[in-house]
Amino acid sequence: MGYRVVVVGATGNVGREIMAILAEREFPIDEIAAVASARSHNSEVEFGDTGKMLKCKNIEHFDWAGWDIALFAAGSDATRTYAPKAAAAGCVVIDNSSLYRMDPDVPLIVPEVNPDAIDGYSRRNIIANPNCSTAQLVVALKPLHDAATIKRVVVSTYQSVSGAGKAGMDELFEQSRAIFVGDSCEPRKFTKQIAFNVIPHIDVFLDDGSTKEEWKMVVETKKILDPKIKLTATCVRVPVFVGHSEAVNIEFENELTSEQAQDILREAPGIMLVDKREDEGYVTPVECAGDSATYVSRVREDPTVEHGLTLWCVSDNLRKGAALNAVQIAELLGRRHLKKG
Ligand code: 11C
Repeated sequence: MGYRVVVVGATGNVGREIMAILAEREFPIDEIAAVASARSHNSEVEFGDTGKMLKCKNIEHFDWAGWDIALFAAGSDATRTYAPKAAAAGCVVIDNSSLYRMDPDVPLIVPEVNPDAIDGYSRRNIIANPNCSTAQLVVALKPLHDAATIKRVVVSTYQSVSGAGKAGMDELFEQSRAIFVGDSCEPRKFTKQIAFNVIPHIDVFLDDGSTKEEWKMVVETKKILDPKIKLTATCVRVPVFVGHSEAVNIEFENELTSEQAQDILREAPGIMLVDKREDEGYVTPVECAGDSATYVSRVREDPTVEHGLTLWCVSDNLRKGAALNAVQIAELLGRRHLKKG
């Protein structure tokens, strides 16, 4: 016996990836509904590569009663309107937007890091999925924090355009082509030219000069991993289609050598350590796209602080950063709370 599952925002980058991962991981499903905005009503999406085509239902008229789990990959506006309706009808919402992440009554879950926090899901019947740049970071930090207690993290991100949705991917493609053929290329989705450039600006600016993307990394890491960890982030958009990269500097309470850290990371859930000090002995976004792992490379000691390490971390932002983590949350929910059969 399986679940009745709804995928909301089924035509978007993350919605499609959720479909693919549900099928790939053989999530136990009795019935699946693809739900989208009125604009995409009646368009068809494939359930993974099963060949099964689903006609999108209009979210405005969708009846949530009797559905077990809704994986939301819609914008904050649609989520604000429809997630509470789904939750009130008894359907557990797993939400990819930033809307509920910092709500104290909503667990913010990365299953490899804080699975026990899911026990509080029934307060609102909503579980939040973190920002993509936070998800891969906490997967890498968790085993090291357990071993030597992290005091402070300095992270610089190199975030792919797919984090900004299909429009971001289209803009990189069109600008690259325009530059090659000598056409003009005005920014639309991004604030500056993204092709052959990097932009140190993701999401809106806050009063302290940081961006909201940088703020999310700080507060989400504290909520998921440990409120005592100090973190400062600089988030940068780069002309890569899929895969976020992060250069991470970590200061620990206790000693941890690079060899010890490598041994720990080699065994840690969700991580693939690829760390040889030679050409190709590290992972880049091109190799991680389409994969489930968070890849860690270039682990080395930082002699400028008492107990410091620096590492490189790469993951597919549409998978571990969004769709895969959401499906893992659904699996955890099933194991712990919504048992079937
Ligand atoms: C980006 N990280 O790369 C963003 C996308 O809060 O879920 C996801 C934003 C979020 O632009």
